[in-house]
Amino acid sequence: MRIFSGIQPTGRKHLGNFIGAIEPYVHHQERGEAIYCVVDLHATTVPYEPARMRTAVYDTATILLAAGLDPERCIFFRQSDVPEHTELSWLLASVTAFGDLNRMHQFKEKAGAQRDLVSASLFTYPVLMAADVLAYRAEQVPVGDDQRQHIELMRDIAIRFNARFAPAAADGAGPLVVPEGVYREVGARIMDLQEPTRKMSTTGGTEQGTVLVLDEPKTIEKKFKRAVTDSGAEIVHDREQKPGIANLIEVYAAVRGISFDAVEAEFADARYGDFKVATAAAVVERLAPVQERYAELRADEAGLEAIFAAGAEKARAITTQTLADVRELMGVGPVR
Ligand code: AQP
Repeated sequence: MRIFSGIQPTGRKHLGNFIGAIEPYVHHQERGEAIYCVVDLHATTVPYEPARMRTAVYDTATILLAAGLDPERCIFFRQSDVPEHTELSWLLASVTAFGDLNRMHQFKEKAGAQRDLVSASLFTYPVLMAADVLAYRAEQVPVGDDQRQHIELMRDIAIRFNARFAPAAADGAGPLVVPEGVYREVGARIMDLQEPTRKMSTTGGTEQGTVLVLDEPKTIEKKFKRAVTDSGAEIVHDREQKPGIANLIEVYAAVRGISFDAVEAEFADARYGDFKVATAAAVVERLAPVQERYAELRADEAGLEAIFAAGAEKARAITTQTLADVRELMGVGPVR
């Protein structure tokens, strides 16, 4: 089983990223051949500060390593170090429907939030994301719930490529593997603590409602204490009627590794305030070892570069093969 996923170098990863993606990444290392990258090229699609990009890449990579990614057990690299991603992206754009890209919710949301230029790369972002995964012929892609539409699109791109350039291949035996999204059962969509009908997000969320992996314990406690709850007093998981409490139940269940039922049973007689305090404590406890390791690992930037270089070499051993096949099938470049 080959697994691939990428994470943006925002440097300020939040609890949604941690529960929805980073913890699953660590877990998937045990399940198969796991490949992860920090997608710095994706981060250039919206306005950013060039001088801060490398710092943000190091910050994000260190969070992943501190959470338990082990470069000996997975392939871990920086996207821009593997040029086949961008080449494949261009080639796959030829089998990507403009109309499909035009329907992407994330593009609409992010384009709507831009004050100045809406870049063409923000529009073609999902093609690069498809190339990231398809270059490895990965079978599974662990992501949060917000990525479902992008996963569907990358599946369509792979299917269309196979049909167009290798029509004789039997079903399921095409040159590109059609990947599946893997979504965590509990915690695939952690919501903003202040606006629990919106996903927790560093770009689109509220500051008080977004818990950062590197937040101080006191800050985490404060953010949970101020979390918006609902009318009524019962601690039950009902996303429609009680989005605030349901979100806290998801967070508590995810960090403790228990079911919603178990959370409801544990807090059957508790008040909202007590539950918020308990959830904050569980999050602080879960993040403490990550924060500790982060402080140890972050100082060694040369060490991080060495990890990226070794990862990129392993990654390119796979991507150069895929690109050679794709070029050959598309009639691009010299005969092999
Ligand atoms: N709220 C969330 N709950 C669960 N999973 C989430 N993910 C993001 N938000 C949540 C998942 O985290 C992974 C990495 O995401 P990313 O680094 O690519 O960043 P993102 O989705 O761009 O993160 P943000 O902060 O939420 O930014 P915006 O709002 O700009 O998109 C992905 O697997 C994602 O699904």
